[in-house]
Amino acid sequence: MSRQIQWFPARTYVFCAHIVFTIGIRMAHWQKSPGNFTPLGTSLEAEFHRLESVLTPAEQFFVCNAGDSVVVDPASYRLKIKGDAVERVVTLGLDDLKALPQHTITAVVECAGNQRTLFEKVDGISISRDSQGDDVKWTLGGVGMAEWTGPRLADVLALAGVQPKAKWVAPMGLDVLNPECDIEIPLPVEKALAPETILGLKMNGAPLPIDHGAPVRMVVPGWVGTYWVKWVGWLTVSSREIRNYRTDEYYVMDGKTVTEQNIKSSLCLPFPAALSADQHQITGFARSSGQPIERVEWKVDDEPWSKAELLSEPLQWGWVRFGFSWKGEVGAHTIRTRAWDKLGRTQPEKAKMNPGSLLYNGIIPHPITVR
Ligand SMILES: Nc1nc2c(c(=O)[nH]1)N[C@H]1C(S)=C(S)[C@@H](COP(=O)(O)O)O[C@H]1N2
Ligand SMILES: [Mo]
Repeated sequence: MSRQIQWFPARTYVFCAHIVFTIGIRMAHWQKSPGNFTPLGTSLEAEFHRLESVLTPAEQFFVCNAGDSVVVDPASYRLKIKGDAVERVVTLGLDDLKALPQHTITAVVECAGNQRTLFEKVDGISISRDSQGDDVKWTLGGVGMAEWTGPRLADVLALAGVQPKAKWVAPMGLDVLNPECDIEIPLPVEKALAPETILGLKMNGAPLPIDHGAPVRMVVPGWVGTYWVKWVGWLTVSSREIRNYRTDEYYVMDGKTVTEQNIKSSLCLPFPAALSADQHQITGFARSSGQPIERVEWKVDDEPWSKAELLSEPLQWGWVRFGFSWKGEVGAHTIRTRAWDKLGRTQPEKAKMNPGSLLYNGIIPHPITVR
């Protein structure tokens, strides 16, 4: 009788399990819902035109991932600090990091390649550096600002004892095992020990979301996103220069490894945008590196420049929201914006093309059709 209960052959179950597992893996680039974003490979571009609050909520915060987000168990998480320039190798748990003085800093993180499609869309220059097309094709949405909380990297490294001969600190992400994901990018010891550089445990007051590096990520204000290593697994403190393809090929401009961000302003409108012929409150975000924004100007077509209103507090490591009111005549227009920071730096008329199409910060002629 029992022979009547017919099970499928074992290989059927193995096959089904395989399919479920594979789909599970395939769908696991991110933990957050991609609904608010434009997926670009393993990255998620924010809908820049929908960003309204000065602090970007996690549900709208872009994700730049070389591979899939890593799920790390916070209880068994360990951070190792090693290298030829530490006094002793130490292994720390999350509680050790929480026991150190916590600092909160409001800072923008922006992918070095954000706005790179504007080289094509505005200047007509092709941006495909390599045949695989590895460069993420961001328009405006590879940027966000959050309040980051955690211990200073300097305080964490002090637990291992930093020797005077230390020159470089290289964090490694736990996605190291995924192909192409050896995100080890060395910081000069000065930036690693700077007071603004922290190990982020919280984002906007909540525990760091998985896609943003839970439980521990680098927060390197003013520097391009690649330094903001997520899921930090270990830190190598070295007296010798650490170089790899990121420092020597991928993030290079004018023969130098890219470090700091540059000054930019961009409008929260789709690119290109369509508007009705009514009065509109147009907003955008302007940011620099290590300096607050002092002034933003805007202009339509060939009209003179006018001053935009600053709608939030300008911050050293953060962006400022700006806005102006505009009613356009029916037809095609361009609106341009340009920002100045406290040091008097401003945007160039045109961004300088470079092999990695990095750091686009030209004055953007944002195309708008009024109907
Ligand atoms: N471990 C790891 N850290 C990483 C990356 C990555 O792929 N793996 N991407 C980097 C890049 S290129 C950027 S721009 C920022 C983006 O941070 P976000 O995804 O939290 O917005 O994370 C950086 N940290
Ligand atoms: Mo990035």
